[in-house]
Amino acid sequence: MTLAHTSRLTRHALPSLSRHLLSAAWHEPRIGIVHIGIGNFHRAHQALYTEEAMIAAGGEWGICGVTLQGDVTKRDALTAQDSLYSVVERGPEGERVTVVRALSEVLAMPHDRAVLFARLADPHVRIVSLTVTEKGYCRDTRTGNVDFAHPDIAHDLAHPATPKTVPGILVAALRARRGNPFTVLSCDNLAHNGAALRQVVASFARALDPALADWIAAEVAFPSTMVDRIVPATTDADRASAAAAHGYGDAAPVPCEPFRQWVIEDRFPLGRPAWELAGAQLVDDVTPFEMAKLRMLNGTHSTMAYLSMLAGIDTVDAAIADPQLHRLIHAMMTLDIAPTLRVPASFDVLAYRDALLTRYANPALKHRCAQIAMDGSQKIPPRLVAPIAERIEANLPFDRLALAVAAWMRFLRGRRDDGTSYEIHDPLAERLHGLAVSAGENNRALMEALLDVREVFPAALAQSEPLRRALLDALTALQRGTREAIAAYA
Ligand code: CS2
Repeated sequence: MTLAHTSRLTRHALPSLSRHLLSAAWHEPRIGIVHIGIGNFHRAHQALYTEEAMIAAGGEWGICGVTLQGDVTKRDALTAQDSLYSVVERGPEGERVTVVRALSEVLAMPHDRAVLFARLADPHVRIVSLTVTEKGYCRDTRTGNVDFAHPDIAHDLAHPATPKTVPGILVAALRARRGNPFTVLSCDNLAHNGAALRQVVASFARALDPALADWIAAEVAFPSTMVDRIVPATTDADRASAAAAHGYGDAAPVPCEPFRQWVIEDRFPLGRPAWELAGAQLVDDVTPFEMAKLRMLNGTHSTMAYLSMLAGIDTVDAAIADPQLHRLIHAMMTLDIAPTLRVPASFDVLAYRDALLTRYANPALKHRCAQIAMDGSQKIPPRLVAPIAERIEANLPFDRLALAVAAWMRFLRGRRDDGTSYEIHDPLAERLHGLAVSAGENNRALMEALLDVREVFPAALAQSEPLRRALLDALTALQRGTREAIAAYA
């Protein structure tokens, strides 16, 4: 079934969609949340929790979704279907299609700037949440402040009334909300995401108005969160599944796995949806959960992604079906990562590991390694570099983690073992690819050039003899063949 032959999903269709709604009872909520970064992840995660919270406990928490990429195609596609969309949960037992109503409108910056700022100024908007990926924070990882060398940040400091970036938008909006600020909720995979975002925003504000910066740092709540759900990119198969299930054309459905988890620090001065009634865990400190997730899940995801890109394996389920790669990932979680976690005694790390291995094996999801491999310069510091630094500090082995980082280095050459090429997507792509290509087959040159990238490796760590030795060994093993290297390290 194609979009051309079916009528489009709209709110008029809701009465005939009861089998695909979480509940028949529904009131159209006022907008209470502005969400920046209206990609697939938000729509399969926070938006669903918010809808379930409103079903269970009411509340006016409609979501205004914003894309910063000027993506009018996405805005127009969702607007044409009254901001409704289908979530296609794919598990080993089959699929389930749910139509989500919590999204009230979609805006595309910079076109809809005036509407966006009207929403952000509305006292009824009590939460501004974000899924903008690591690079959206424009953060200087060396200092934790905003990256003043970033051209868009320079633009926003020179033109604070017409910002393009997340820090620029938040500071302009918070200035208008002095006395009654919204809560800012980061939902990205950054360590201490709330505190990290607060520092980025406050350092940006300080360059414009120190008093505003002091007020932001002291008075605005930036709770941290750990978010988890595997959400691949949409394909035509998802459009076909949605249309086959409910009979309406949906140009923007979201595929995802059945599992989901959300752990949130409970600091919302102006209130929040009753997310706990949708299964979210409200806690005082998310650090242990966030660290476990970033290292066990995201760390092994990146490891599988880079090794698979080199070996020519396309999806995560195919990667984990490979017995040697399975052994490697199992050992990495058990021996290298789990001991670095500081989790409460009640947290069963080995059960967490086993659940992850089962999630990776989901044959219905087709999560592409190329998607996970994107933006490595932003992703590997908290996922792989931080645990390596801790293992070195504690004089413990970290060979498998080093293999993962070496695979990223070799991946940057843009060629699989069989010689076929692929594109590198990363904010530093040009520079990193240039460094990797210039090094040719000289492993030491490749390692030296990339260890000098300060956005990824702190200076002190880059000097570490054990790290250099482990990386060189791993690069040498990879040069002989990725599959052989995996077997040798498994
Ligand atoms: C993945 C994450 O693309 C990636 O880098 O590791 O998107 C991962 O699927 C999610 O964090 C799972 O919650």
